[in-house]
Amino acid sequence: MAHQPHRRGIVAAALFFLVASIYLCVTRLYNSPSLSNDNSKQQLHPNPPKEIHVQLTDADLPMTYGTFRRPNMDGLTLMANLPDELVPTPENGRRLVIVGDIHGMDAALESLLQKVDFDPSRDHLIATGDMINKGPDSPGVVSRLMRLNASAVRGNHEDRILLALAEADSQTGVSKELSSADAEAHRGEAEFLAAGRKLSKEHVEWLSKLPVILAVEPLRLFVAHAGLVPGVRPELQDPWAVMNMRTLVYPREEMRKKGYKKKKAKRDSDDSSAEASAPPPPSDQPSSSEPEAAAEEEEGETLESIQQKDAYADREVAIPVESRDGEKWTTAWNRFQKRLKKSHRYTVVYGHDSKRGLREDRYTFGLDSGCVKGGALTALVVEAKEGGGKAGEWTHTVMQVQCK
Ligand SMILES: [Mn+2]
Repeated sequence: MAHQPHRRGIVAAALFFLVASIYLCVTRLYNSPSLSNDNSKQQLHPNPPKEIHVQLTDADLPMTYGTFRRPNMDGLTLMANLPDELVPTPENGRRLVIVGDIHGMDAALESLLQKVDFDPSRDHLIATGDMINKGPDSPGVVSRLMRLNASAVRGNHEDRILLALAEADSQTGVSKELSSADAEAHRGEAEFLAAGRKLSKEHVEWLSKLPVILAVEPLRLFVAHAGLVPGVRPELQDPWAVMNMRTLVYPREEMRKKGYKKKKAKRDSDDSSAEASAPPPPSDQPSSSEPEAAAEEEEGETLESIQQKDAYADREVAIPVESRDGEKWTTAWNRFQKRLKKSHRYTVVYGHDSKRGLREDRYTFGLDSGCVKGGALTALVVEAKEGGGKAGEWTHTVMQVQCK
């Protein structure tokens, strides 16, 4: 009997606990959004989740190009600036003589220099890369360029030869003995190594110091062997691409096109009578119209404003390739420059593409006219604009000699 009040207390506490638990459970459930249809509750969720029919594909994933630099493994110089005293101004009357792919054609180089009346005290020679290999006298060409204190950029042929020589040099002891001509041929380096071994130590040293991109800042001009990707700062360009590229492919645009094709094929096979909704346009091409008249107004954009605006555009990410798939990089470069303020635009002088030969566009000059294949050797002669011209304005003349 003495235990009776004590037991009653325990039962009462347990009952209270049970009731309280059930009450809390029920009120929580009632207040949860999935059970609540009360309009007043909607204020907690001003944007209630709706079913949104947006098909995100792989093409919508973040992509980028040119944010990272290739590690500098082989002492390669990405960029150099032409010294100011060599830059043509109306006052100094100097000229830049920029010559396309020479490929060991020393006799043609000599006659081209005669034709442009090259005067080392007034003119500065710049070679656009691929000065060596293929032709009869690579050492002669390099000697002449060194004698004239010329500038040049590294082309894919210089790069291959320098890499082949470095690779052969790095082998010592037994591996050097084992590195027979067969092994070299097997690696596809025989031709490059043979060409490299015809060069003197001084030639190789001179070639190895050449930059991949030569900037003539006061003229807003870049010299690069193969090309540059528009919208990517020169210091972020991939050196391999600068020496080898021909075209740009747009991975986002490609993926989207493939996605539409797949979806369309599926839709067609699923239900041919279903009304087909037109797919959105596959890409957003930047307009190529140029406000030519408004020269003084500095209309146009900057690299940054274009990057912001085009962050999700299908052509924002362009990958340079050696093949001829996709779009010519020069087309993309010229279109991009025309969107920029005039004072932000750059011209690129390049070589490498003898198939397309001499090409003159507003902001690109292609100078490889196939000399070593019996074509011509081309020089772009650059001078400052005479009288009244704004600082940095220049004019050009193209001169050629026939190669035998
Ligand atoms: Mn080349």
